[in-house]
Amino acid sequence: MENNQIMIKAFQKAHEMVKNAENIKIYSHIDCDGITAGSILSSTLDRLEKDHEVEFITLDKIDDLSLENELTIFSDLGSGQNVHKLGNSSSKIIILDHHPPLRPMIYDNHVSGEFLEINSHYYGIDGSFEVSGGGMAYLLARTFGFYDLSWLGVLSAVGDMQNNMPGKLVGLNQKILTDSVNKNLVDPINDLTFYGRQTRPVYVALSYFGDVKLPITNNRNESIHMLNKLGIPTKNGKKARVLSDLSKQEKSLIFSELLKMLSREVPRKYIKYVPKLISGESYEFLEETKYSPLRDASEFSTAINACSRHKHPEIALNVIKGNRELALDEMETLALEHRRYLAQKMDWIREEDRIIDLKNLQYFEGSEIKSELIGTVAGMILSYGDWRKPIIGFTPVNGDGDGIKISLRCSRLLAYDGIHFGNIIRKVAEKCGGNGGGHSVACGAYIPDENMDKFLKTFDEYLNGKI
Ligand SMILES: [Mn+2]
Repeated sequence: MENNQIMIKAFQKAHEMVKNAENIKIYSHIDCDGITAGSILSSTLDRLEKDHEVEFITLDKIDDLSLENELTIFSDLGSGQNVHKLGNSSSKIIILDHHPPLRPMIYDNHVSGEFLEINSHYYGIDGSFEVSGGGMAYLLARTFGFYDLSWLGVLSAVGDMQNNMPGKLVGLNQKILTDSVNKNLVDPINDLTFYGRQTRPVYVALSYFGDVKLPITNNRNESIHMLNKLGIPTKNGKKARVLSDLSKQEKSLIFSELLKMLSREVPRKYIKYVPKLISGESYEFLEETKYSPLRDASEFSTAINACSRHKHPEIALNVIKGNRELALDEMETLALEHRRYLAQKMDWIREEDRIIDLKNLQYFEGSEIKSELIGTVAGMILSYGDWRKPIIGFTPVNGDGDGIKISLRCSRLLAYDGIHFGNIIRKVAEKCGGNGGGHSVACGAYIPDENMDKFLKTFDEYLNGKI
């Protein structure tokens, strides 16, 4: 049987298990992908009129769970954890995951009760860029005919940065996108890939360009100057124009100008990757109001992240499931607090010149920054440092003695050139008595407090000759 057929059969079995269960618990990962996945499952169960509860958790909580419901669904997590040990003779378990699995596909030794694990990797689908946790949840919803939830599969894939490296959604993600396009819910647009397509004035969006330091980087005046030079109005009457207001022709003027600026700036070996830095596919949700942050997949996912990082995943759940009254207000309040928090921490780093340069990397000690946000801050501060090197930020996990959380961010050019920091950070963290992993441009690690100096030194040496 073909991979695809085997996967369809597995989802049919999950369909039956859901149909036959009366009370269901969902544990989903507390990040953008996991929250969206949990929301898809919850909407599905609402429509099937099944009693259910959703809880968003971090991976370290799984070992301590005790299963009390007839059916438990683990979503966007479970494949990398010892979930099979949680089962008892009366429990039924479904895992829907896209992270590398611990167990082989057919697994029935030492498992009591019913146990069904559906992991994309079993069917030759790479969960790092071909399908997200939300995509796996949608495939279950799809067996019930709920094609209108497909736009959430797009949202979760973008939230998981699956489109980053290819420049657009590919593989199974693309099939899910096709469902959403057929339902007239998503418009995929060949676009400039600047963040803030619906909400940021174009000149502001341009000034956040940080993969390479350009005159416009962190300089709104230069951005306005560039737009003036190209004859592109920055305002429409009194209102500042956003990227989605621009015509195709205006966008291609900006594209050519940036291509010129970047080609002057980057070393020769990177030149072939430059177009991918500034163009790619963006995804617009057609049911959402124009100029709302929910209209653009990437902005929507930031709003979800703001909820999860400040430990209010339930607000995001409600918004995703369609509550546009109170929940949306709460989400906007959180997003505002989120932006203020980040701006304040950025100032804290910059005022004291806290970025320290090593030979192959740069780092900052971020003890004033919550561990949930150290990566976000690292990503934003990169444009003030040296884009040719990765930046590492670190902070205590929860106060002293619990270890250190480390986050790394780098220019996408380094990743396009083949360097995978997710794999490197895992190796270095393991040498320092910790663990780590993640994407090529955004990854992290946890290590014991006393090994921070060793970590930096090992990392810096490891990169010799590599960047
Ligand atoms: Mn995920």
